[in-house]
Amino acid sequence: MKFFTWLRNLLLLIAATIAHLNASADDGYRLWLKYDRIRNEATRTAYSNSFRYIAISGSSDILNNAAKELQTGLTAMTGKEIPVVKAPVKNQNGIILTISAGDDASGDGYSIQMQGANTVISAAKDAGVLYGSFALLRHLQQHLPVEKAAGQSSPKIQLRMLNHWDNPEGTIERGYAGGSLWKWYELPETVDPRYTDYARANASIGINGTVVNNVNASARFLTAEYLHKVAALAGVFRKYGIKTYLSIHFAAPKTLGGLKTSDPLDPEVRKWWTEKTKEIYSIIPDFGGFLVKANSEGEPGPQDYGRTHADGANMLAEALAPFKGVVIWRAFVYKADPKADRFKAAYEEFVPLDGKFAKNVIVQVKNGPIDFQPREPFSPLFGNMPQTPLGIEFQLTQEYLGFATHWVYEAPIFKECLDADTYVKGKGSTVARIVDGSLHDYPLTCMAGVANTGSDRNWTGNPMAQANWYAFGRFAWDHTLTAEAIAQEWTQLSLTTETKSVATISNMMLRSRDIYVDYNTPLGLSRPWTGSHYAPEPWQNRSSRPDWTAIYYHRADSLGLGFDRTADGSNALAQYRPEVRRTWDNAETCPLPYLFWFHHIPWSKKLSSGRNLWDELCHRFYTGADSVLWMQKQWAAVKTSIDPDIHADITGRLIKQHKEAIWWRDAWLLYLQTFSKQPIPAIYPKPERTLEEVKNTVNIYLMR
Ligand code: GCV
Repeated sequence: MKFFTWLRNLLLLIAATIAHLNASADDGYRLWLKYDRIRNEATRTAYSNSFRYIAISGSSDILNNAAKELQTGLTAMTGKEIPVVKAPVKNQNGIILTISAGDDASGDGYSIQMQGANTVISAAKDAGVLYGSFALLRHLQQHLPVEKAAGQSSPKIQLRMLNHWDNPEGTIERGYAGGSLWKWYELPETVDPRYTDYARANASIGINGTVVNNVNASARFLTAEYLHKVAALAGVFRKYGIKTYLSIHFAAPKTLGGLKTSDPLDPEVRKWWTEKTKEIYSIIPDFGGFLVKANSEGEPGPQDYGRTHADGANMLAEALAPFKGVVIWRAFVYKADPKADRFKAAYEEFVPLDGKFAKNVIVQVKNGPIDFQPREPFSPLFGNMPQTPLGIEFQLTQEYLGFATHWVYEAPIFKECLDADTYVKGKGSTVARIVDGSLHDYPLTCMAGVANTGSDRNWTGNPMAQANWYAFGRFAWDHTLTAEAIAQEWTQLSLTTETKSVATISNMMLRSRDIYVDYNTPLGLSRPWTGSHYAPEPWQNRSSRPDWTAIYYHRADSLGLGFDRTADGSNALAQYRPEVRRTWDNAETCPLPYLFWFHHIPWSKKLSSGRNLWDELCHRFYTGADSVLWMQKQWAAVKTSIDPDIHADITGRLIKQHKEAIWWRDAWLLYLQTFSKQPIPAIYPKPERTLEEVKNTVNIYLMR
């Protein structure tokens, strides 16, 4: 070979290697829509032969986007350009997208059928075709045989929504992935292309609604200026079947409208909301409705005027009804009463209002009675408002789950709650069947997730947290899926299709929540922190209100630990049906994960595990922290199957997670030891810090 030919080939090889390295460096932006080229030639060829074109009959933004997504995905996966055409091509295999009024799939559902050599995606609505297209892509990204994609699927929940807690100045309450995605100062003139990728990601998992602003709402969002900004977002979202909603500030008639009151029964106030709603629909014709946090944590509400939640919600419902808009009224309420049990508050305020809400109102209930703790029993409101559609609110952002540092796959939290049996109509009356409307024939159904997205390039800060967004959407579509199946699916779409690594990673995902609970809040402990919701402060005993201290929740004293919610204590257990109560109200038989939620247990009490309480606590905290080392090892073992950037990112986070797990463990155990007066068993290494030293690290963490 001549020298110059040799040199040219060498340079070409170097250039190709650099290009490959760049192409394979993964910043996480593409989420689970990566569409990496399929390496297995047989699969690639099979797909290329099956999909030579995409035909769409009819035209709409949503249908066009379905075709575009299939084109992008298939072209990237097969390496062959696939044209979008108007009609099926004779004697060629392709994908046919079609609207069919008689389609059996209901609501937003779709069916995928093999007709001869063609793959037909049909639905009654164009959004259904979009969901079917994403389902096919999901299937192919897992490299499965084409014909196995055939089937039908309809969502079990009508409103599958993200709730963003985003503020007008660009911050996010409890957001850990950078600032807000919404660039309010640029909108509506500049529309970031990222909004389209946000909409694609949501549509790909069936999410069809988004509340763009914080429930601690600024009235600014109701000004014409902001409504036009929101309209620009809605313009992008609707092309992916997503409706836009707003959180509203209940006192807006006063603060924005200049009225003397915001009393929901005042005619002027009602008129103000009617006019404002008309204005909103004139700017955003397919606006979804209002999300409301009222008389909660200092937010204004109808009770400021001696009115009820139903009075407030119904006033808004009346304004929205002509436009088929809905009111989503949150049940997250509790009062600063030192004698009360916060656990009982939502039930006490809302159950008496059952049946009093207008038809277009949904009451949105957090999964547990307190506030998105790492483990909570299901909220006793579920099942106790048969005449009021109850939606469920999960939290995707990891407010109490280690922010973006700790790896916690949340699907088991969602599933645990959805599968919980309320027994309200006998065995099998699960929370899922209440929320999907089948138990009480609710005309409206809703599942909401408090978003974990932000301006970070990879959307969620910790790349593993993308799985929580994904799992939420998949459950909102079909709550009968399992946390395990979703973990495997997400891993294949997002990280690797290598079989052993998929098994390793999904196993880590499934165990991650219990590991976190063990070193953070084992046996049903909760809220050992103040405002930070991160640094351990089980000793924290001062605040403007008792239920904002840590000691209010764990009730440690010289006798024992835990909150007595039996008939001898706050009797919160009375809010559940006897069958549920029975599993929890006996300290001898109460499952250990819920122990301190319902019982004050003596330090030396022997538990069902065979250990006494103090030893069990030590066992949990130490095992939990050690298990993070296990996670590190498992993660190291999959290194060759994972993009190097993502692998390095998570490796770093796991190192930090282990340090913080020890921080949590030591803070709790050293503090609780001042009550238990028992030694840490000799099998465990002694904490390297004293209680005072740990307190000091927390003070530094909290320093302004
Ligand atoms: C948006 C918790 C959070 C608050 C949040 C509130 C809510 O208390 O700490 O940040 O406020 O829940 O859900 O309204």
